[in-house]
Amino acid sequence: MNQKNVHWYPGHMAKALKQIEERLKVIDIVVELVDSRAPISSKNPFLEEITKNKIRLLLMTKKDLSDEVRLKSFIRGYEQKGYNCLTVDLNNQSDVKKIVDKIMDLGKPLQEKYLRKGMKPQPIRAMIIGIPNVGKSTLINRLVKKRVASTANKAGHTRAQQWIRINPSFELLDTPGILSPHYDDHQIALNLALIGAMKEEILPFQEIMDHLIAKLVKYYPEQFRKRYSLEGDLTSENIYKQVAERRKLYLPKGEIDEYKVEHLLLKEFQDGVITKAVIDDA
Ligand SMILES: Nc1nc2c(ncn2[C@@H]2O[C@H](COP(=O)(O)OP(=O)(O)OP(=O)(O)O)[C@@H](O)[C@H]2O)c(=O)[nH]1
Ligand SMILES: [Mg+2]
Repeated sequence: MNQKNVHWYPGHMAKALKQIEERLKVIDIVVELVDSRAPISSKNPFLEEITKNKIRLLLMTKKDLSDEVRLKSFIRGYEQKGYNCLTVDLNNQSDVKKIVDKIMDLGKPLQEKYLRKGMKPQPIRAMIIGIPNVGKSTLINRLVKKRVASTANKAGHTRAQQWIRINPSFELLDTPGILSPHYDDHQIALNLALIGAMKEEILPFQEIMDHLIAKLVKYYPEQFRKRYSLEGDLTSENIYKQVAERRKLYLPKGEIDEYKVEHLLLKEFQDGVITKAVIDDA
């Protein structure tokens, strides 16, 4: 593995985990976000252990970019592990409403327990967690826009924490927990680069491109062909040559402008233009 990716990893991870563990003490429901295009690679395995005693909702975001057929088996896998799963497009208001409904639903048994014990009903407290770029801020913003009461400020365990009251029985911690992904696994790092969850500069660009082409050829050859009217074998050479031809991506002297071809392919993939995709291997 490229030494650039790993030098900061253990220390930062330990610190972030500790911070999240501390905040979890006052949380009922952990809302963990993963990118539905890479439902395994975009989930931090270190969270498994520290969240296991909480109610867990796994939100698979960016469903508008994701291949719902391949995604099904991943959802089944997580459900078998005891996760509650919901696939969402965070830019879709009705999906955001579904998230609120689901959280209320999951919190119901807890509130009934409070009532049975003769305690005053407590709002369900949730925290959003996930690796970079999975939609944490987007979700918080969408939820806040819908909130009925203003922000509450209450003392947490170690320091003041900001709680956003989404409705009378649901409060959200306003700062999400961010855990860096597990860059120590090279395949996972490459998958994260493809979905834009990791700075591309961390990995050799050529490797990212080889990985993209391999994934497209493996899972979405027909969509790939269709997008660029590709003919013949799907070798890198043949692909570059034809994409350059279709889009007129040449250098002044007439050679293929590989830089432009590569950036076009990556961008169109990330934007879901080539195909809706799930790139993790089942
Ligand atoms: N197409 C699509 N884009 C989404 C969705 N959710 C979030 N995004 C986009 O994904 C990008 C990252 O979203 P953020 O909300 O900033 O992600 P984050 O998890 O807060 O990222 P960090 O702050 O880096 O940890 C933004 O461009 C969002 O608009 C979704 O469901 N579908
Ligand atoms: Mg954010």
